[in-house]
Amino acid sequence: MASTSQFPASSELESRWQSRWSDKECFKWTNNEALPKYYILEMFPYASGRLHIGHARNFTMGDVVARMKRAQGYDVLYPMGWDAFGLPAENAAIKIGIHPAESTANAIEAMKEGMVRLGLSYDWSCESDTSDANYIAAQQRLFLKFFEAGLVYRDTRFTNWCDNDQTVLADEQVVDGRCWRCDGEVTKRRVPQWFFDIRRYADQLIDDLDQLDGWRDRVRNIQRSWIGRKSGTEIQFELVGYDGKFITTFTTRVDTLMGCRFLLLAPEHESLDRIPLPADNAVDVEKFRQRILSQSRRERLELRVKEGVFTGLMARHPLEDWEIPVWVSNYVLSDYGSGAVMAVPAHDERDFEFAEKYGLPIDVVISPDGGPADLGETAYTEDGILINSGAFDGLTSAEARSRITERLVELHRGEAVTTFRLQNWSVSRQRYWGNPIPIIYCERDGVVPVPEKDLPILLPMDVDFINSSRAILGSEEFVKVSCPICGEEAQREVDTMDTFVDSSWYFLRFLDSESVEPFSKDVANRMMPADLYIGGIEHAVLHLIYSRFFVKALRDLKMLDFDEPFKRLENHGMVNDALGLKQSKSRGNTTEPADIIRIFGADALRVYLLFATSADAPMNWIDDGPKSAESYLQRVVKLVKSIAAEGAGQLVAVEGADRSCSLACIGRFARSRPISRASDSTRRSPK
Ligand code: ANZ
Repeated sequence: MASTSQFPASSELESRWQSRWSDKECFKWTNNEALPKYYILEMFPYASGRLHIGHARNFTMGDVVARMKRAQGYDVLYPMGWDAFGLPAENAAIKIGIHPAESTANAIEAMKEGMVRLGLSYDWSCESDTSDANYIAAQQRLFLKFFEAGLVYRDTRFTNWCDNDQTVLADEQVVDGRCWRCDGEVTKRRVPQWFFDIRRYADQLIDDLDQLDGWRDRVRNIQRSWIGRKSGTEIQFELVGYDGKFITTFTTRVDTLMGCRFLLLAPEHESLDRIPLPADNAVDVEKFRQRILSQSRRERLELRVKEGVFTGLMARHPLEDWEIPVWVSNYVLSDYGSGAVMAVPAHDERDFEFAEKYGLPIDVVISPDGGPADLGETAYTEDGILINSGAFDGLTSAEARSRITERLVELHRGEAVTTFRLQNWSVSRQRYWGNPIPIIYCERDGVVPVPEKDLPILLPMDVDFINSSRAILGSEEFVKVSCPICGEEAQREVDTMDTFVDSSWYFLRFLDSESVEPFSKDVANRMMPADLYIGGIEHAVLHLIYSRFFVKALRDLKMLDFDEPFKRLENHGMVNDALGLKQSKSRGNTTEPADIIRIFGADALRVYLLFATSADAPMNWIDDGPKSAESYLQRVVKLVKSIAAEGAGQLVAVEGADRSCSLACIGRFARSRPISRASDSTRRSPK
């Protein structure tokens, strides 16, 4: 492979030290149990081929801590690896014909060179790459362990679909109704998919946040509200004339039940497919559903107009002999609660607006003081005292919530429940460049896991990207297989795993990157949780929830004995341009670390990145920054030389201290001496 080197031999001093570190394996993790351990980790990068200035800032922070911890006598593990599967490499393959495996290998080589040149003290013997056959095999083993434990299942569901990338997206990957990667419109489609049952861990994922005191409150709060735990009541409304068929609704305001005047279903609601609607209504309902389902998620989120149609169905109120109409509406979400709402127009603003629009009744059942109440232009949404509620009149909302729930339980028409906003994690991706899902479909035996001895299922490599990547996995050669149970002809699963699966456990793979087993339990128990994890705040919900889920699931599979992956989490700020604008290639305002290193050297770049502002604050790149850092370093060197001139033996001490970086040694050395000739700037030496 042709070298993609970005660096001519520049600073002689830096490359001399860098080779020496590498030759002497100065940064090797010893896994020496006699020493206290310290595992420091930065979010591993996507193998894009470009080490950008944001990486340089993030990784320099980690490097400095790693060096300090080594110097303090810890057994430091500071590994690096590559998030190597994913769409950009595949899309490039389709566009320019270079196989993703090749472009990824080139990308890794270029980025690694940039990291070495930046002086990062990784232990490269732990290096791991998610597209590597060993990694693929280990992950497929994990998938099958999850499958055996019932933590992975297949279902056909309406789901987020990115038309641009032609793939399914998890909820966490839809940002403001658009694809997190390509910014394309996201719509809903019904697709068979594999899901991780992350909701099984929803309670723990919230409760254990309290023990994560090394995480900022901001990230913990983002996770809490993403998981979105809500207590309320599920109520069963029987459908009139459909003998024993029910609509289940979820409410946080069961105290308003006597004011429920209609039900609302999400357009995706399964009963609309299951239950034959009266002929007069069926056509309108179907037209409405089609129109709403073809809207992008963004359009639905931004919806200004609440609209709906009557389904022709009537439901019986659970406590009274009333029949209430069932509508379908665009403002009911399919993936919250049960996808159906008991509408109480007098006490919920959305229901109020809807009832006004369609002339549906609005009856007050809560008043501030228990006296008669009239609504003005809007709903009364506060708690209060129940009125017009029969036996429940005079109760406070809080009392009524428990009394009415008790009554519903007695009648077998409801129960107290906890619901979550968090949805199960859809991990099937309809793309080539990912880890194949190790499953076989047999007409006779159904869904059959690939036997351990046949792992890994690798991607076919000798392929042509001209048309679409999807066709490759759909090819007969890949799909046709004999069933491991009956030997008859069967079909392989052709979806690959979401790359977020790859990144949910890579920190364990670093501990044992060569082994057949995904990782060693003993080593994981000793080294984990990682003591410090550094990465961007944009991962607050995606990667950081998935990784926490993985660790909890692996604990329950008895593969490790701890609950959380990351003890302390630091979110580094962005590096913007001088005006505070985000750096991007399209704006032409990027800073290339390689250029800065070439001109000023890695130490100057590192010092500037660290000293510019606090680690979590955004930093505005100033072109003169590295220059000032360079002259500061020159003053440090001058100081050391002058001190050394007073006693030549001391200089030898500096040069010999090659277990740490030259700058850090010089800094420590300088501070350990009485600074007789120190200038002001040396007093501001690194902390
Ligand atoms: C009846 C009711 C009466 C409600 C009332 C509120 C006030 P939060 O607290 O924001 O989570 N809801 C339930 N499922 C829904 C869905 N799939 N799509 C849209 N809305 C849904 O909201 C809980 C309330 O959101 C629930 O309580 C339900 O409306 C609505 F005076 O039920 B409520």
